[in-house]
Amino acid sequence: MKAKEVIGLLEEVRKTRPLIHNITNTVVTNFTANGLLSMGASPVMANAPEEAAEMAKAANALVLNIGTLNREQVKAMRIAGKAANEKGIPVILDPVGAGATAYRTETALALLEELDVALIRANAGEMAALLGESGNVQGVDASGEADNPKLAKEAARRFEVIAAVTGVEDAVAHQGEVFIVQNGHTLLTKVTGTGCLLSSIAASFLTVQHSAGAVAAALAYYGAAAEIAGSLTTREGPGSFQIELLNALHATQEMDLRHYIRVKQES
Ligand code: ATP
Ligand code: TZP
Ligand code: MG
Ligand code: MG
Repeated sequence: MKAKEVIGLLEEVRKTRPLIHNITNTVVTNFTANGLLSMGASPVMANAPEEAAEMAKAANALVLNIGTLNREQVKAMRIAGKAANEKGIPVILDPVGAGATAYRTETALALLEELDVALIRANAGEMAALLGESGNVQGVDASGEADNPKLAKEAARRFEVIAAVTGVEDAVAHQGEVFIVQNGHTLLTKVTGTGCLLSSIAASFLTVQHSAGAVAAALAYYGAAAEIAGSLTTREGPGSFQIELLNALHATQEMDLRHYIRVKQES
């Protein structure tokens, strides 16, 4: 993938400032909202079943993140998801902690069954759990080795979605297309919510173009921003990195992306 494609999509996101409705976990709410604002999108968090349909109808994309799920929130996800499907906006699922408990795995699978989900963005352990494999999740974090392209391809086929499996290298698969995104920084693993924010950023890119390429572009932009943030803060550590990541999401421009983007396409 050429940097030009990533830049084109990012500029379109910044120009249209899509409203992203997030029903997400209590850990990452503030960071996700700030990350979306930094990039140039418009965040809203709305969890109540009473307003879920109305908010989804006003939005350009809906993100369902089960990181701290409970009965009321899952009810809101179902209502918002149905409204989003009726409106035709993309629904993104981040199955945080799938595989860690049966409740998480079963809820994620139920949402996939009931809703028309455009994108699943997960770490390898979570995606493996959705596919019925076990043993690769520690709480909300992936553990052990994984074949991300294989998991992404399987999930894309099984759930009829764009599937993004992230880690050292990310894989995005959909209908025979497979992208490998090599951008990223190890400090992303030391700040909670970096995967959750990425799911919402990918949602923003999907409002511009519904394709695996658009998701790969979102991952590449995010990974590049992380590399820029990392180069400024490696010595200071995760605290400074978190701040610099927000700065880099805001400041990253054409020139930076031309230098950093590393995306391969497989068949
Ligand atoms: P986990 O809880 O397992 O960390 P997550 O939901 O936070 O999962 P990640 O897989 O960590 O999601 O992905 C978030 C971002 O971090 C992605 O951009 C990914 O490419 C990047 N990333 C994850 N691990 C590494 C790594 N070891 N080196 C470089 N980038 C990484
Ligand atoms: N516990 C429940 S949700 C959550 C934690 C630590 C945040 C997970 O964020 P991410 O982006 O998956 O690291
Ligand atoms: Mg992570
Ligand atoms: Mg996660």
